[in-house]
Amino acid sequence: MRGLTYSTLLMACLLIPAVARPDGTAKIKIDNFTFSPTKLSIAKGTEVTWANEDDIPHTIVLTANNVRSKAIDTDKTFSYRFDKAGTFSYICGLHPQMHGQVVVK
Ligand SMILES: [Cu+2]
Repeated sequence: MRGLTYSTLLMACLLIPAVARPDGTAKIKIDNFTFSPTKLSIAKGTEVTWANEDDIPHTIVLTANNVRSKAIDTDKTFSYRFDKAGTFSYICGLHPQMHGQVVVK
C-alpha cells in the first residue's frame, strides 16, 4: 500500500507539466509610418509590444489572430503574446499601407 502511494505521488509529480511561462518579450517600434523591425522572429510564448513613437495614432490589426487594437497614441504601447507557431502578418488599421510580420518558431 505504501509503495503504491509513493509511486502514485511520483507519477503525479511527473505528469504535472511545468507552468507555462512566456519565453520573453520583444519590441516593435512604430515611427514615421513604419514598423521596425518590419519582420520580427520570436520564440513561441513571446509577448510582443508595439511602441508608438510616431506623432500620430496607429493601430495593430492581426487578422489571422482576430486581434484589433484600439488607437495607440504617441508614446503608448500595445502588447500581444504569440502562443502558436507560424507567420503572422499585420497592418495598421488606420494606414493599411503599413505592413509588418511576426514569425513565431
Ligand atoms: Cu497607422
